[in-house]
Amino acid sequence: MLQPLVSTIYFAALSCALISQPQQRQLSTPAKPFSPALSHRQPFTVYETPLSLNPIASPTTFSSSLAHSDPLLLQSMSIAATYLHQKHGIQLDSIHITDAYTDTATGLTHVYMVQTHDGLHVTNAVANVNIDKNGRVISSGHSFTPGPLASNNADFSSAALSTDSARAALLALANHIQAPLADTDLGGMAATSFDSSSGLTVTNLPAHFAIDGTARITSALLQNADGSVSSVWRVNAEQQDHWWTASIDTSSHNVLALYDWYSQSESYNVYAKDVLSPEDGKHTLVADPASKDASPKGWVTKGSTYGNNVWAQSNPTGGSTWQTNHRPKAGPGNVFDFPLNLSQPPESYIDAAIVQLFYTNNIMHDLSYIYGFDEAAGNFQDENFSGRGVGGDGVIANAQDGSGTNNANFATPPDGQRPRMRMYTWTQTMPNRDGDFEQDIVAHEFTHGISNRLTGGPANTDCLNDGESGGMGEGWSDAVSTILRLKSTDTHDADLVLGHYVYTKGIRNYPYSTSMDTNPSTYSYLDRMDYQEVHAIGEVWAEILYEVMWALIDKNGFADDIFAHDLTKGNSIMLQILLDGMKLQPCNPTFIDARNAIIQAEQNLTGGKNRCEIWGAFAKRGLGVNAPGGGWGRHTDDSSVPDGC
Ligand SMILES: *[C@@H]1O[C@H](CO)[C@@H](O)[C@H](O)[C@H]1NC(C)=O
Ligand SMILES: *[C@@H]1O[C@H](CO)[C@@H](O)[C@H](O)[C@H]1NC(C)=O
Ligand SMILES: CC(=O)N[C@H]1CO[C@H](CO)[C@@H](O)[C@@H]1O
Ligand SMILES: [Ca+2]
Ligand SMILES: [Ca+2]
Repeated sequence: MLQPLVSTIYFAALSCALISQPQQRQLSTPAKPFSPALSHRQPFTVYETPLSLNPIASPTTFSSSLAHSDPLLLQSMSIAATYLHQKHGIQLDSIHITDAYTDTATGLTHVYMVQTHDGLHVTNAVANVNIDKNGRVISSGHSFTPGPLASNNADFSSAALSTDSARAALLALANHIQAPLADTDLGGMAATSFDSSSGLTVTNLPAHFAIDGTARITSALLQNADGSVSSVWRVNAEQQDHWWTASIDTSSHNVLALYDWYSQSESYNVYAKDVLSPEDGKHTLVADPASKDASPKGWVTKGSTYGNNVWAQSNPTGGSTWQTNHRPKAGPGNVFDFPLNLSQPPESYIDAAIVQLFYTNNIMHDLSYIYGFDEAAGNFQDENFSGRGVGGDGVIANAQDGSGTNNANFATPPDGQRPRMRMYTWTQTMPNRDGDFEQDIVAHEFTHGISNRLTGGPANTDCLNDGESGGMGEGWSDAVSTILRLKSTDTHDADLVLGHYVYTKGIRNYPYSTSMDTNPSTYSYLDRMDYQEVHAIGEVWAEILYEVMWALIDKNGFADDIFAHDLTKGNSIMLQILLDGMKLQPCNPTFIDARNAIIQAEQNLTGGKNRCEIWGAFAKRGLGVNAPGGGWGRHTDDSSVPDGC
């Protein structure tokens, strides 16, 4: 028998001194960027045959922020304005060119424009025209408002643009982004007069509203969904994680549009969530993988591998410090892309490994959140957006941790204290392999956190301690990583081996299989002398759950995307009732307790639609309705199902 290779630290032995609690932040539902859905927006048009136009517009018939003398660029600007006028009926004097340049690589000239009226920009009425070397239009898109501009709310005159109105707009924005300002915060404002070209700069604002104490206000127009325009204040203020530009109606003071210059965009060069390991697919760039529900502010806080859910870093010494350990920095636009050559030793690709570990932990955060391991249920987040549960406990995840080899572990203290995941390198191959790149190992470890927090409530993580319940802790971890790795091409004939990449024969006694020949494990194995260790017990539990999962998929079909949370599909039902069962079951459950909790969870979820299939699966592996409980020597297989099944 294999020695247990993957062990878990159950006990919350982390010394509190190691854990720095971030300052508690104010509760908030974060404000989100939005803007009017413009009904007149023209789709991007590509001309298979480029358009030749005689430029009727000279640079004096449109305005420009640019001082160009290059005649070819001036001609391109004229062509772009002519195009908008002739093809889209835009008045020439409402066109203002904001940018124009010739790309050295492609030779194409790009002209960018905004619509103006009375000297004010309609900030969301914009156009771009692309022109080839021969001065022909090859493509274009625009959202200029058609016809003459109709005001929705006011004359565009300066009467509406008083300092008092700007002040009211600032207060309205502060409320909208839940960073309220008191009247006294704007003390100096009334004395300042509004200058229509440079606007107004308000200083000495409190830091919770603007980190540098400053907001800039300018006057502009905003196009509404129906094509009308409103006179607005454009207010710009930077916060810790946001840099807002808001358009606020100058008379009603409603926030009509909100943009955030802090890009929530994130990309990771990783083995994506549908790739189990380097043996199963390619390292690819994945854009914006964060679930909007589970991680409303994205995964990354400040351009490195830490954020609300996970802090991922190297830890070559294996020591207990982590705050100051090495974390790779993202390139511009939060792109995490680091070299990876698996023919070289793992240390050569530590940055790629940290990124992968950060990615997979966040995937697990989001997946488990969607299925109910949320803030109230005691999940791992620095900040609790819902205000429930205890925050300050994002996961500490160490890649290539120096404290061990050929293993991985996860320590789960109670809600509000940070759990710690340590991933090791594996030495059975040359060069060594890195557990960070095998999704089922990382998912297994993270699931220890889920099962420990959910069973017996988030404040008590001593509920999967004894033999049977500790074994099930291992089993759930294998079961959840199996659900995550399953593909639509798998059938109930699939035999799945855990740990195949790091350790080719796998780290369990048998593959998971619905064949009694391939995997003969049943409930009565719990009475075998060689099955007294948690991983062996867990293997039996995970095998039983494997049968339950296939019974559900065979009956209800398979959701290609487990993140879609489609509870009509078998694999999604399985994950849901596993987590619901953990919430229902008592501290230190037996196999019988956990089975009953799963049956009850399914009853509650679907009204018992799958009750008989689930009982059938349990009974196939000896955990039938008359299976006895009660500890050592009392694990006799029973294959009976309830009456009516
Ligand atoms: C990866 O490393 C191996 C072994 O050092 C080397 O032979 C190979 O050229 C490297 N591949 C790339 C793409 O650099
Ligand atoms: C039972 O299902 C309802 C919704 O159908 C849900 O609100 C409730 O939390 C569930 N209870 C348990 C114990 O799972
Ligand atoms: C960091 C954080 O947001 N913590 C909050 C999580 O929710 C609890 C319960 O409401 C609050 O007390 C914490 O402030
Ligand atoms: Ca928590
Ligand atoms: Ca618990």
